[in-house]
Amino acid sequence: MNSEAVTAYLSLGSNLGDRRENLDKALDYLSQRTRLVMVSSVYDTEPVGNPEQPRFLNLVCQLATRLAPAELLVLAKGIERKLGRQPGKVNAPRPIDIDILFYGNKVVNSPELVIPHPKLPERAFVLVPLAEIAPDLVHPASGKTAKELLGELKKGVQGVLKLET
Ligand code: PH2
Ligand code: MG
Ligand code: MG
Repeated sequence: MNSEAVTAYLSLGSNLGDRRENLDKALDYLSQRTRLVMVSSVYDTEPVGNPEQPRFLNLVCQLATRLAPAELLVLAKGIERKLGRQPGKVNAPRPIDIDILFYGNKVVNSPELVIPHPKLPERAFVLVPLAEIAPDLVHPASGKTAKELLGELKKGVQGVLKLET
């Protein structure tokens, strides 16, 4: 536990079951243990990595938390489990995946947890919702803002469709 609240950003994705309900439930669980400050629109996105799986719904949220990074990870993994995710299956369809993108300006490099999320600069399904709620957020390693990283995406933002609210 920190004495001061830290601003963190998480990426949520679902491509199994009732995707919208899974996102809503995950946000509800997060709000029981942290202060949920902002939530992006929901995006319907093409699967990246393993194309033989259903499309995702993705969003990004900003929260304020006194939990340490490792504690936030335990919370995220616990919510994934509560929503029925089977651990250990890489890139398999999942009811919910919760990834820590940023934790203040902190850089973490442990075997269990890397922050900022290492794949963030290449993922439109993360950068589009992130740039929606925090366009000027600066990546602590590259010094680039979310908006700049989004503009530099080689593959563009095809396959990331904003849903009506
Ligand atoms: N998550 C992955 C791999 N591929 N593709 C999309 N569109 N959305 C995701 O959340 C996602 C993915 C690994 O966690
Ligand atoms: Mg992930
Ligand atoms: Mg994950």
